[in-house]
Amino acid sequence: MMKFTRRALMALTAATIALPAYAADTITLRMSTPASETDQRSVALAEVFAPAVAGFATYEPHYNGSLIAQGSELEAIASGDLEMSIASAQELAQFFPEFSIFATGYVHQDAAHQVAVFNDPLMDSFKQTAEDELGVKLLSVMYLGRRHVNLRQTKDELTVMTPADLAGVNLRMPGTDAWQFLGKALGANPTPMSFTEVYTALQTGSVDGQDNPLPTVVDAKFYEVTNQIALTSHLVDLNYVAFSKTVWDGLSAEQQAQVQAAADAAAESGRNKQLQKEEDLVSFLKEQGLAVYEPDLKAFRTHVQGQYAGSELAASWPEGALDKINALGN
Ligand code: KDO
Repeated sequence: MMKFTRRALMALTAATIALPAYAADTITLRMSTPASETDQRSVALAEVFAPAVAGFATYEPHYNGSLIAQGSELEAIASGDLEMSIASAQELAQFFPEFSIFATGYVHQDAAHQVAVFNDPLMDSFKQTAEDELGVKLLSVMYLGRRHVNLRQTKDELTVMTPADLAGVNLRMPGTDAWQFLGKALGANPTPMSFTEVYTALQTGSVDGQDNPLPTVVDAKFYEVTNQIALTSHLVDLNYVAFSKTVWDGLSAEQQAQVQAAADAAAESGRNKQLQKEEDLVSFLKEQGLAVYEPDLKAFRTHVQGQYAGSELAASWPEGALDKINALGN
């Protein structure tokens, strides 16, 4: 995916910003995601968000990247071709590199930490930048889960205890700089690929593995075409409920409050279900014949953090932000 300069962004959003506000009863909220319909974030938006705004808006979800390809959703919102997405910090970092701090390995500690960070004043400037320069409001934080390394190799063929064990392993990571950096920081050879292509790539062996939380491994059936999961927990991953600022500005204050409450309720519901699934799925995956085991987490954490320290990505983080994030954790 291309990177955008801030000037190009202003031109992209100028057209949408100039549009008149929508009449409230005509609102259709198209949401595009690479995730499936059964992914817990999708379920939460359909079951919790949609009914809560049904009085004035029709929620229209598009799954499996069928409307907008993974990684192009924010641009689509900016240009008025989409109203909502489940956006990642990595995607936002394509526009605003400072968002890479939320995509950095071993920074967020757990789901509660993500919520504390999202609601802390330290997030204000990040949210404001996305709104002002991209026309995207970040309404709430959704929990995707702890990402782990999931490989085709059996544990007998390759046991992953430290980053050195991943040398030469072609690990599919989503196609943005922040993701690729994380793949390298893990010690692997990252291969960019969109989510919807991963199952086939694992099946045919064009990649050795992928990284995702356990609920995604099960929902996308990656367990059918892989043999092991090393529980690296290298990223406690999040998404934001991203919403068109143009549409938001056309809503009444009461409707805005309803949209905000609906997004928060959906995020909360999805988070609880995803956390439960993460707990339950280890035994399911073992029953499917996968080896699921914990590597040397200290070795991974030390190596990954060492790769970020002094990096170009870290140079884009606002001064003191990492300390503030850490202070909100345990
Ligand atoms: C993925 O492509 O591996 C990823 O997990 C990245 C996330 O940011 C998120 O977009 C997710 O895919 C999709 O929603 C599919 O679950």
